[in-house]
Amino acid sequence: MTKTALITGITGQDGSYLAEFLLNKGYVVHGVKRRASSFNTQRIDHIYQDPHAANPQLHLHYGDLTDTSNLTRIIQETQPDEVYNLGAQSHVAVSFESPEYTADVDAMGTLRLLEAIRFLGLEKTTRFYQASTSELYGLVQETPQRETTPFYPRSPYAVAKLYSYWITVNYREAYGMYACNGILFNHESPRRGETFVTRKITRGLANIAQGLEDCLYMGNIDALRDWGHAKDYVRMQWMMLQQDAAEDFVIATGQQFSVRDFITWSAAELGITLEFTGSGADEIATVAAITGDKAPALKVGDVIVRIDPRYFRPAEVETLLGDPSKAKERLGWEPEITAREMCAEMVAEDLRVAERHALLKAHGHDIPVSVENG
Ligand code: NDP
Ligand code: GDR
Repeated sequence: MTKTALITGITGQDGSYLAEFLLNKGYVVHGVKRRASSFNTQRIDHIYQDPHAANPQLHLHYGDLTDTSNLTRIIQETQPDEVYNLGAQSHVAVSFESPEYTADVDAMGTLRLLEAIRFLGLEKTTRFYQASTSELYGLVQETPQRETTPFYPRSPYAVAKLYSYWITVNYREAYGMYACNGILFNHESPRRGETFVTRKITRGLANIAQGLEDCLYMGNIDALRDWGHAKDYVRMQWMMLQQDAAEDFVIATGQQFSVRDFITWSAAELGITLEFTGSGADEIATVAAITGDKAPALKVGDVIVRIDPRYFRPAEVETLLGDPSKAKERLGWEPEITAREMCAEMVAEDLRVAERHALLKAHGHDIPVSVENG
């Protein structure tokens, strides 16, 4: 029997990979997309299906996690077997600037979905996945972090996600719903939003190598993260909804690297050897050697990374390292792509775009510079 899934956040990194994954499994996929004043479906344009065509498998609905009646109507119309709640204001630094909005979307949005499922009498038939996060561990109480590690959130984002974690557990216990949390550690890809640290680095350094930007301005490059690939992680999101009973799982690689490591790897993919000098807000990275032809705009001695304290956070999560043993033992899940391989894939993709832009620029065309940073 064909299954139906509803994905909030389908236009985001994970939503796009999950939609692809579920379509390949034969699902009918419904996605909630926000109304925007410009197109915001770039990540799913390649799987778009004309709604006028016979029997489309992918359907998009305008909606917003802040709008109860709209969410209820979409669930009523689509009668999903599985709901994946991936929609969120997902940027930790932004959550300090917009804490109330972040709480409305990331905490109340989850409650709105769960209540809609219950209100419509679907609590025994619709399975629910909540996109929980390693940010719940914040000021870590145990290393590595596992399902039983106490939480200590350190941002409005993480506090909002803490509510969602517990309301998901509560609906499971109170109403017997199949509702579960995936506690996902950082995961990235070429589709990662441009203001998250990995993508900011791969895109920034590719642009610098091609002469489109001069310098990358970073925050706390001592931060340590457990980075996986989004493709591996959406597979696990689906697996979590296919079990006999709902349970929560940590999804991580079990390996940890610093932001500085990620900068070093990205530079190496471009044939650049970096030398870091100074410390704290005065640290810089200088080009020490160049090999190959991927960085024609650079010469030895150029300073291409500096620290800008505006990217420091009011409260930082310094270190995260996950223990994915439960996912491995119970579900047989293991990540297939290493952080280093993922970095290479991201740099290659951003370099491809930067080379195209550099060529256009060389022929006198204006290249738009993004004003968004983060
Ligand atoms: P993205 O930021 O790439 O995507 C977020 C999605 O949510 C986008 O589709 C966005 O729409 C949508 N969205 C934002 N606000 C609203 C709203 N008010 N109503 C409806 N939809 C909204 O995040 P990721 O794909 O990286 O992450 C997916 C989920 O997993 C998020 O909940 C995130 O917090 C969580 N998570 C992510 C991790 C990661 O490392 N990537 C790790 C752990 C948890 P639009 O495209 O219009 O902006
Ligand atoms: P994070 O991801 O906050 O872990 O949340 P992000 O990539 O934004 O930051 C990771 C670490 O890098 C440090 N950092 C910088 N971060 C950004 N964005 N920009 C910078 O210039 C910069 N310099 C250093 C940060 O301080 C931080 O320590 C992500 C999101 O996807 C969440 O939605 C998700 O829940 C968690 O991962 C798990």
